[in-house]
Amino acid sequence: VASQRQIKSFNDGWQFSKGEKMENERTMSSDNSWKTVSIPHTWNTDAYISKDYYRGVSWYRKSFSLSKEEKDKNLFLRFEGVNQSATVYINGKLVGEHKGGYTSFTFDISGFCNREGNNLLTVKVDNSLADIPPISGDFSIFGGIYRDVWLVSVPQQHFDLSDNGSDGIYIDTDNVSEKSGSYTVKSTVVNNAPNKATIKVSYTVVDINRNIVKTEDIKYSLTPGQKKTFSNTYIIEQPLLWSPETPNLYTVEAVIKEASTNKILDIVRSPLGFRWFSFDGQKGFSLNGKPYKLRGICRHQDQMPLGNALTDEAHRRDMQLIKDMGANFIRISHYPQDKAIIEQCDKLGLLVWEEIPVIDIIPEEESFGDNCETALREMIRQHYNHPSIIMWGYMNEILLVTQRKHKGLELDALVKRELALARRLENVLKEEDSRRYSVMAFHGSETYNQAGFQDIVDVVGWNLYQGWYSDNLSQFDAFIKKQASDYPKKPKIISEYGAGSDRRIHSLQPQRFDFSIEYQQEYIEHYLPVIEREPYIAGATYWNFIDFGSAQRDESMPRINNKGLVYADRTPKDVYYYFKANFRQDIPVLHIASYDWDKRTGISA
Ligand code: ADA
Repeated sequence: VASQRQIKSFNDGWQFSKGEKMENERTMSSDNSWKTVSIPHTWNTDAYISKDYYRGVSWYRKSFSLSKEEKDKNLFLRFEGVNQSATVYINGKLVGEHKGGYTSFTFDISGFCNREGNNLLTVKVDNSLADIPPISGDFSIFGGIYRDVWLVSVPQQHFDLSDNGSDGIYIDTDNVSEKSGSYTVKSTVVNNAPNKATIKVSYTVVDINRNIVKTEDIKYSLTPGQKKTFSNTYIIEQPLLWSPETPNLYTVEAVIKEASTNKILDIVRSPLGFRWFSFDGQKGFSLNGKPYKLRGICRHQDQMPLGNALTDEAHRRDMQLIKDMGANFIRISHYPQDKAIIEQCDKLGLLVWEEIPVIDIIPEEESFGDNCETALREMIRQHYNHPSIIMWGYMNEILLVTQRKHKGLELDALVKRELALARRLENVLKEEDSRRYSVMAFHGSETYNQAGFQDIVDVVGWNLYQGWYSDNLSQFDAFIKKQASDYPKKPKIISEYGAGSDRRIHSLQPQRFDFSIEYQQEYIEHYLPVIEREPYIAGATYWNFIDFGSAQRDESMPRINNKGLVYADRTPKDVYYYFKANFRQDIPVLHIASYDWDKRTGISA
């Protein structure tokens, strides 16, 4: 059905100029520093070869005029991701500013546009700010408008897209079982007209075969300028459950109609999945009532030589490779990633841990905490409706740099600051979402337990590199076993483990840090059986699915972290197939021991 909402790509026709610009230069000039680019774009592909890649200000600009249909509508500009801060102007007037490189933001530009004639959109982008997470980290901070840009036009009555969330639609499921499940749709509708509006709102649930499961039509009256939130709960009998093996996905179509004419004014579609899950300190994870090992990987948004400016197609290909390997879990690390990924996780059946990038250390700036909080709220609101997501994370190895750099009293003060931020973010997380689990990732140090971080979160992630950054592979088993006996109630995930490798390096005597294909294999052959065997380990996410850009790494040229299961160009390494052989129980030929050779050849003894 044709709706009045129109979403138009704003990816083409941009000009880009590196460096700070004077006022009139950025609006008018046609000097030759401006280059034609299209979005997704980053200015930092040099980060693969230079430690000192450009971090600072750059400008983007684009002219546009409105179509006949857009002229009398409410207009919103949506940026899916700009790293790290964006200041947006239309026709020289400030529209708004967004801090945070990994969540989307939407500005109401209705009052800024010339309805007839040309408009000039300019965006100042900065990837050097000291108060936006992350401050440090083992990956390159690629600057730019690196995800899609859209012009969204809606009639006077529409679902609220101004809260940087899920366009005014939030869906919860409760009391889910094989017999039935309930779902609650919370929707916020805006009436921007100068007069009263009578509308009908309906939520149609469609299953994977486009069968309509349920429709409702409710009439409301809205006063001029009113914004109203409705909440409706429904029950569905015998829902098709969502799981990695059966990713049964429903769609909720929320529709606003003009009551008198039944003309459709707005439609927003959201995924809906029925599943239930829990973590237990001793028994690990369970999904839809059954014990379930989380077999996962971590993934950066990066592909040499493109940086982070990837197409949706490239994202989807990664998810397919991950699914083909037999994984059922992904840690979207260390920051929220493109919505194409989460949509694909819903469809393919990959359980998700998503997180904000509070990594290694927190800076002095007071505003840092506020920016972390904003990032967390935006991530949760924007991806709230995706059934694949089971947990939200907000800190990674937060004591690593503190421990290295500081001693004595100073350390206490810093740890207190980090603890205070952790408590604050945990509260924000639960305020935004009380149904999912919270998680932090620690490096292999007892300090986290002593300082009390473990008491704050629901699930503890351990990044463990025994046998890579330290000497002995079997220290991994010892470490995690001790955690299990000291803290039997706390659910545990191995949130990182990994070893680097390079296709050019082979070794007959593989050893840690030789980057040989053989040592990476040996390392994983040690870790994976322990993870699979020990029930108190809920699961694990190998670090990292891909070889990714990290300008600070001197160990290789180009500057990458090469712990990937696939190379930067996505060619699988040997270890990819080792994971596949272990994870894909459904491919019999891989299980040589149980293969019935006689049947295949027709020879019998
Ligand atoms: C840390 C960190 C990761 C990654 C890893 C590594 O555990 O959390 O970002 O870079 O180290 O490969 O060293």
